[in-house]
Amino acid sequence: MEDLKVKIIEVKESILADNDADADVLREELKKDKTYYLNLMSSPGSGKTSTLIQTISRLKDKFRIGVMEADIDSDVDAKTIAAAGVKSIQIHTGGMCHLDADMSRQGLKEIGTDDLDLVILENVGNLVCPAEFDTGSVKNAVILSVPEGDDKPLKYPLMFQKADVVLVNKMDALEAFDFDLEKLKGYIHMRKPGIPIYPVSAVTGEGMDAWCEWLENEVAQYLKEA
Ligand SMILES: Nc1nc2c(ncn2[C@@H]2O[C@H](COP(=O)(O)OP(=O)(O)OP(=O)(O)O)[C@@H](O)[C@H]2O)c(=O)[nH]1
Ligand SMILES: [Mg+2]
Ligand SMILES: [Zn+2]
Repeated sequence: MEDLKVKIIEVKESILADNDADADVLREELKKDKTYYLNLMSSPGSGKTSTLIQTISRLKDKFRIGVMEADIDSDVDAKTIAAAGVKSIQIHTGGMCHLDADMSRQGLKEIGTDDLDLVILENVGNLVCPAEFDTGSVKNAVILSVPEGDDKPLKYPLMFQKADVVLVNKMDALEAFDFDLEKLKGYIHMRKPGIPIYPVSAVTGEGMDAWCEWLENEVAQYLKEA
C-alpha cells in the first residue's frame, strides 16, 4: 500500500467513576459541534474496515467524514482509510480492549470535529467489553459476519442490546456456511426488538446502498436538528 502517514495517538482510560454521565456530556458537546458520532463494533475480522471503505465511497461527497481507528497496536487500518480519501487517525488504547467516553474525547480532539459532519469510530475488535462502555456516540452499529455463526446474539446479548443497527457482512460467503439469516434476525430482535438489519457484502457491495441510505438519513436528520 502507498505509504500514507497517519497520526497515531495514545489514549488513557478515564479516571472518572461515571462513564455514562461523561458520555452524555460528550454527546452534548458533539451536538453543539454539529458532528454525528457513530460507534462501529464487531469481533476481530468481521469486516469493519472493509465496510467503512464501502461506506466512505458512497457518502464522502455528501458529508465531511472522519474515521478513528482504535486498535491495541499497528496503524494499518488508519492507513487503509486514509487511502480512501477521508481524514483518519489511529488510536492506540494502551492494551485496552474497548474505548470509554473520555478516550473517545481524546481521539475526537485530535481528529478535530470542527470541519467534520460524521465521525465513525472503528472500535477495538471485540464482541464483549466495547458494549459495556458508552463512547458518547449518537448510535451504535454492530457488524456480525456469516462465518461467525447465526447464534452470536444468544451468546453475546449485551452487544446486540446496545446496537441501534446491525449489518450482517460476508453475505457472499453464505453458501459455504451453515448460517440461517432468518434465525439470526429473530435472535437479534429478541435482544433489541425492531432494529434495522442490513445483510451486506463488503466484497461484492451487495446491500451497501441500503445501509448507506439508513446512515445518510440518520446524519441528515441529526444535522438538521443540531
Ligand atoms: N468474503 C468476504 N470477505 C470479507 C468481507 N468483508 C471483509 N472480508 C475479509 O475479511 C477480512 C477482515 O476484514 P476487515 O475489514 O479487516 O475486518 P475488521 O473487522 O476491520 O478487522 P479488525 O480491524 O482486525 O477487527 C479481510 O480479509 C477482508 O478482505 C465480505 O463481505 N466478504
Ligand atoms: Mg479493521
Ligand atoms: Zn475492554
